[in-house]
Amino acid sequence: MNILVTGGAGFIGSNFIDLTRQERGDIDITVLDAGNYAADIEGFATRFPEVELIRADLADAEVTDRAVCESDLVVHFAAESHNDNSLHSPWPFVQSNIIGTYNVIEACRRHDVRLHHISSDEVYGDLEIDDPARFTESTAYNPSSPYSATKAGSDMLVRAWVRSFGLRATISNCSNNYGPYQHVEKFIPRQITNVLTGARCKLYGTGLNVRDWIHVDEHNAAVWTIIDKGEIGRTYLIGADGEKNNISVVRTILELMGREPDDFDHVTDRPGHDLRYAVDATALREELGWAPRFADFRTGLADTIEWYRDNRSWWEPQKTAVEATYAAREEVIS
Ligand code: TDX
Repeated sequence: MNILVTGGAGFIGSNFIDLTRQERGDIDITVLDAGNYAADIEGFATRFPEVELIRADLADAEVTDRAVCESDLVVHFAAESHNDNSLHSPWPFVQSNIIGTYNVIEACRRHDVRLHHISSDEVYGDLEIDDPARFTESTAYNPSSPYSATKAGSDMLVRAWVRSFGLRATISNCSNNYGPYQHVEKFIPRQITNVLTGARCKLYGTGLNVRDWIHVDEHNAAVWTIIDKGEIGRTYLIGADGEKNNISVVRTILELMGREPDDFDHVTDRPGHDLRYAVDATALREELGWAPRFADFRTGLADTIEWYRDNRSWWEPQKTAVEATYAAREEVIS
């Protein structure tokens, strides 16, 4: 089997390749990746010497078509993914997430290639902090940020291509991922690397916003479950019952790293900051038999801290620029 992984040099995509190589030795993998700031192109050949990397933007319809044409399955991870960036510069999100996905589904349609489209729980908007409800596959789309609006748009394109053209596709909407190789702009690696560089942790606003955390390996194992057993045309939610507010995540990081529990600052809140995400993954668990098998949150977090401690050369080159960008946008409020 030949699979094409779009965005395979990024955080979730590269961990997907790791898991696939460990558990499915008979699969040939090709990666199509634009190699933008969040991709690790330099480290790719060392990490995956036998994987072919095509460095091209999905906006390039011809290259995308050629790569898709030679595949039995496309797993589409490629996306601009950081909400804060989308609030300052939305265009790359429209280009990657909407136009890029359009080129992928058109190529899959032309060559009748099976597609799995990776998406986010953010397409559903947010929930009140004290609302017992969680997102399900039938929750109405209500995205808040330019990022989540473009992911919602990409999901709608895939759904329409399934219905109108018989595209053989499944979609998954996953909750917040953490684990090794996540870019330091994101919440958990930012806080860990702040501690490692002697800076204080930074919480947007009150810090009471809730995210539903899942280890990246759990996410990727669920993606394989959907590819193997999912029903064409269906959307599956992926989540591991990991709801935590941001303050409690920071306090756990500080505790695991031997720091004082209040070693953080409240900084300027994110405009339109979604209050709470929570995923009900009952369909995935009961219909497809998936269950988390790698790590509970505390263990997964401790392993992730260890990884960032041991891999300073991977993240240090990004850190200064990321913190300079944040410093220009945020002020300490308490
Ligand atoms: O320094 C920070 N301080 C802080 O309090 C940062 C970077 C974030 N936050 C807050 C904002 C969110 O409430 O932490 C929470 C998580 O923030 P992000 O890591 O930026 O993730 P989020 O906005 O929740 O979106 C993530 O999960 C869904 C991914 O970035 C998306 O790509 C995915 O679809």
